[in-house]
Amino acid sequence: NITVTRAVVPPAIKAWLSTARPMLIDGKWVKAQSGKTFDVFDPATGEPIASVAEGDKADIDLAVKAARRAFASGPWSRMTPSERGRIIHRIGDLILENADELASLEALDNGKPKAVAKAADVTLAADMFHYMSGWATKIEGKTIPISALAAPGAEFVSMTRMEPIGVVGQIIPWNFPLLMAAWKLGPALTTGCTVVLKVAEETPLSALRLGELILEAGVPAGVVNIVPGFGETAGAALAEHPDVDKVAFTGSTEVGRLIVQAASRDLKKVSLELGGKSPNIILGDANLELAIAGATAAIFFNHGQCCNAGSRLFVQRNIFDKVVEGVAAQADKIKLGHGLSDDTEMGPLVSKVQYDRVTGYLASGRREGARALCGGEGLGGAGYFVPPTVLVDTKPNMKVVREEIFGPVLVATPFDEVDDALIAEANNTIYGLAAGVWSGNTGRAHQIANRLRTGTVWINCYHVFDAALPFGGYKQSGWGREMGQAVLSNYLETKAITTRLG
Ligand code: TXE
Repeated sequence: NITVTRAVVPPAIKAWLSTARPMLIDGKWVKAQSGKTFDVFDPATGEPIASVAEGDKADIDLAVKAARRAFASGPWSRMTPSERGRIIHRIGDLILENADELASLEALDNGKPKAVAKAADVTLAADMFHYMSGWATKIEGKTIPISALAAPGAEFVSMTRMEPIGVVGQIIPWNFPLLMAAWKLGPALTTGCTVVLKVAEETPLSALRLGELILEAGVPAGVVNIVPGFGETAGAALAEHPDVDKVAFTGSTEVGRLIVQAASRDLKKVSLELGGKSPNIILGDANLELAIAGATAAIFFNHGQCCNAGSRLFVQRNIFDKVVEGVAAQADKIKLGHGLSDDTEMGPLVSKVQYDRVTGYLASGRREGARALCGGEGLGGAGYFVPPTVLVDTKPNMKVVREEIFGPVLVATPFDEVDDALIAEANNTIYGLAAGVWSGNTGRAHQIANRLRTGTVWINCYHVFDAALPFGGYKQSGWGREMGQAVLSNYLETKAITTRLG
């Protein structure tokens, strides 16, 4: 068991949190129209740490109006690409300048270890803006030779122009609050869109601080509006708002469906980054030391609260016991604690709701006959701690094998041969986000990778993310891609312009 004491909150953050945090609309920090606020909790202790303006339909409406005005007439759409790029680059610089504070906020609000937040969330968020800033000057159309068969003898020149899609509604979850904001805002800004961002009710703090940095970087009023609030009120109002041109959503597959329904009335464009149940396959010829450490990180990084977590482990039978015992031994050593304590390697789950959901899955696994090699039960107490858990003796139809748990729970299954049955089992899920393959024979690993129906495959590595690499899902894991050049198309319209010559 563990004892979690209240964290020592850095004084600057304490001061920042001492008054209710307002929302960002049209370049100003304002209260909710209703005057309402909601509490935000430290998941390690269950105690309230901040109070935040609670946005709903009325605030979303104001934010969309501001974003529309900024898109239609504000300086953003008239700015040169290089000016826009420089401002976006400056956001990345400011994130790095404030890295320590942002990492502390993330640890306090989400529960993840501060060192991890600094090395991963904050670093990658800054890099996303830096990477995206370069695209501002490189969004090019084409000249296209046309035959114009119905106008014989006439001569034309045709070109395409890539234009921003307009006002974008973005809805993000709580697992990487700052990084998800960066993944969404970076490409929207570089393409010249304006944004209303609805942050998760569990973790609004780092994105609100990011809003301050965005203004400091010189983003004009109304270009980025940040509205904290609940899904059924603020989120739903944004998804169905008639003056939003496009909705970009990251979250559960269930809510993804609601977003599509809400957006369908006005046929808004939609991109979705949803759940996963990613297979991680270890072949008998893999470097075991690497594969064991990799499989451990694949599931337990961010407490398993990753859409791409390697949550279904498939291990060749001759090395199965060695691998699962190795993963369980490493899992047992992971030090749980408050995200702001220096020696913490894994924090609590984000909320009571997620704690109940994940421990519910553990109970279901026990009932259905799965055996825990380590962990297996929530720790109870005031914080939302669930120890890393490795489940064996699982069957393909168990709930823990079929459904996304979104917690530190690995299900492990042996296989005999690399054959069609293994590939079919790895692909036997409604999801298709990511996969891992571990083998000393890279040619063979590539052959497996080609047959996996997932948007990402990692070979002899896992969780390698880069702002330059597209990320997203096949099947019910989503529509469209985040990051890389690929994400730009989520935020662009193509206009074909044809001119008659002579
Ligand atoms: O997600 P929700 P929750 C999965 C994971 C987790 C489960 C539930 O399996 O256990 O989802 O988590 C907003 N209209 N993922 O309940 O509800 C909400 O306010 C518009 C995977 O937290 O999808 C928040 O901002 N918006 C995932 C965002 O949607 C609505 C990350 C995500 O919340 C809404 C998180 C509505 N009707 C959870 N209802 C991933 N892919 O990384 C909620 N929201």
